[in-house]
Amino acid sequence: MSTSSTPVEQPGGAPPAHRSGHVAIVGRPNVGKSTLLNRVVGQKLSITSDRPQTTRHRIAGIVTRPDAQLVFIDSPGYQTRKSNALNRVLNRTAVQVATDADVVVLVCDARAWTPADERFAKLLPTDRPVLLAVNKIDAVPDKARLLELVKKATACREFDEVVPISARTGRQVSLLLDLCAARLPEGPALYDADSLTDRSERFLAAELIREKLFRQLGDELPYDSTVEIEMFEELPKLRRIHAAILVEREGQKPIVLGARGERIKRIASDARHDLEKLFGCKVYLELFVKVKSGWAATEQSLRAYGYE
Ligand SMILES: Nc1nc2c(ncn2[C@@H]2O[C@H](COP(=O)(O)OP(=O)(O)OP(=O)(O)O)[C@@H](O)[C@H]2O)c(=O)[nH]1
Ligand SMILES: [Mg+2]
Repeated sequence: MSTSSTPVEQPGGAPPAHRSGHVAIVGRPNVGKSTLLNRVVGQKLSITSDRPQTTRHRIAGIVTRPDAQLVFIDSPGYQTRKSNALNRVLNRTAVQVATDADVVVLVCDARAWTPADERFAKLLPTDRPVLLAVNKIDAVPDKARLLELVKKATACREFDEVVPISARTGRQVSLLLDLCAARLPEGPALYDADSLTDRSERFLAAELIREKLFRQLGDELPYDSTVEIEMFEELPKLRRIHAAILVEREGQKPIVLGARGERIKRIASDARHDLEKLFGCKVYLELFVKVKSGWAATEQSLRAYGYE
């Protein structure tokens, strides 16, 4: 996908101003926020799956163009169903990401504008540009339905722009990018031109393993499983990684291991494949399962695992 655009000359022949800043990608779970982040950057940085609340940590995806540097921030989905420590922390991060940004992109699913979208839309700042990205238009061939949804959404709050997109196919994503760039403040780039993210390889490794865990286990997955990197060794053309999948109870171990350990082997080989692509080098990955009760029980215990 091309992320470059032709700079527009300003009146009087002055060169166009360079713009930079943060663009929050927010919305309820599963609407395609992380798919959008990966699409704008052109790299798989943020993990995605069919399960709601796949994303648990904020992560930046940096787009550097001649006229602007856009620092997109992917965020956890804002959910209104269950209230436990993890969900409270995730919801707080979702709101905070919007509050910290120069421009906010609220993503919704073109197939439905729900009370949860409505509730979250009303929590977003009113003192800066908020754009509505109506995602998954590839799944809605009926344009009348799309118009109906836009009507409902815009009745709930004002949006600077409404852009129907498909993060999966890339349709209209470059238009969204241009609209965001135009709304950023003038200023120099915030990161080196070749930076793609603010996160470490260690973080990206834990996340990619968690993605494979989510994808392999689907609904069988104990909700509060996570991945902990126990060793991350960076050699010139190799990464050596030991990682543990944490489950709450002994009885959940066999679910992750699978018959004769086949499931965990598959998780490890899928993760290794993606990590080699992302890091551009060979990866040795050793994966095991550990029981660690209560890691997600309280907001305090979550802090030890990098939750804000
Ligand atoms: N048809 C279609 N599916 C999409 C599109 N964008 C994302 N998806 C799918 O929607 C599902 C959720 O995507 P994610 O990017 O993980 O959604 P998210 O909003 O980041 O979800 P959370 O992190 O759980 O809040 C995945 O199965 C994606 O493949 C799209 O443009 N069209
Ligand atoms: Mg996500």
